[in-house]
Amino acid sequence: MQRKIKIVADSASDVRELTGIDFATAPLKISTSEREFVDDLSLDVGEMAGYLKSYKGTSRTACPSIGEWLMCFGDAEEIYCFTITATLSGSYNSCMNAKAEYEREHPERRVYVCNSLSTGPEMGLLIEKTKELISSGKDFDEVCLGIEEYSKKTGLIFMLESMKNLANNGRVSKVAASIAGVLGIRAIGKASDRGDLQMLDKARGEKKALETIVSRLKEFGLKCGNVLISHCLNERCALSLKELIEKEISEAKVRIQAARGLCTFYAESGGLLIGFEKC
Ligand code: X90
Repeated sequence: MQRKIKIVADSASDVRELTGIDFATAPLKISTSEREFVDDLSLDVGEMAGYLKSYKGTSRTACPSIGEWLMCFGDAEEIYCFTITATLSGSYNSCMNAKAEYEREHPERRVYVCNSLSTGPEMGLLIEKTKELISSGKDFDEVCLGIEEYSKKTGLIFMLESMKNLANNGRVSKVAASIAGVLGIRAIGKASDRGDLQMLDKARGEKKALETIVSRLKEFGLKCGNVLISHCLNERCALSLKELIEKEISEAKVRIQAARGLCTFYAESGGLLIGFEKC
């Protein structure tokens, strides 16, 4: 009998839909004292960013609850979950609790939870690989192993124009954030092995920033692999980066997507997140 298989990710993955396989996303939430934005498919990311720009108070985020993860599981028998880095969010923890509850109620069903140690487009690459592993006919344990192996060969680079929301919510130090606060300066960094932000460069102006990103991609081993760029309301810049990567690393396969709410909140308008394969 065919097993009922599903992929589930939190909305930090920036994945909106996945064809050919059952897929659901657990939304994170962004809120102020006046409004709450649920990061689901109906969220207008641009409207949210516009509102937050004019809002003077504090804003915060919340990860999906155990119940929200369970709702995504539905009645699937084999579930592969992906969460934003557990170093910066409770999403992984919440998902692990959902897994425990689900497997207790349905002992014959299996749930795998991947702590991506990253976010956005690196999660997207992991999810695409998972779909590929499943369609090649691998069983549950083989798919899990395949994901672990693949995740050693992926990375994430980010470019931020502002780190205000990261600093205000205690996800980076105020000192680190002050780099990106200066007009025209872009902070470039990567997801560290521990799953937090590691700053690498500061670049003045967009052209310099994009050149720096490409030289970092080379240094970290991008050759003929996939590159997935999430842009935060900045498609024009993402297109320039795509062009530059294709010029400098001609065998790389580059795609662009719009970031969803959670990544747009933290990477802020103008920001880029770049997931890539290391070989
Ligand atoms: O649980 C929650 O409320 C969510 C908290 C998320 C905090 C960090 C989000 C970072 C998003 C910023 C640049 C990329 C960082 C990569 C680090 C691994 C995007």
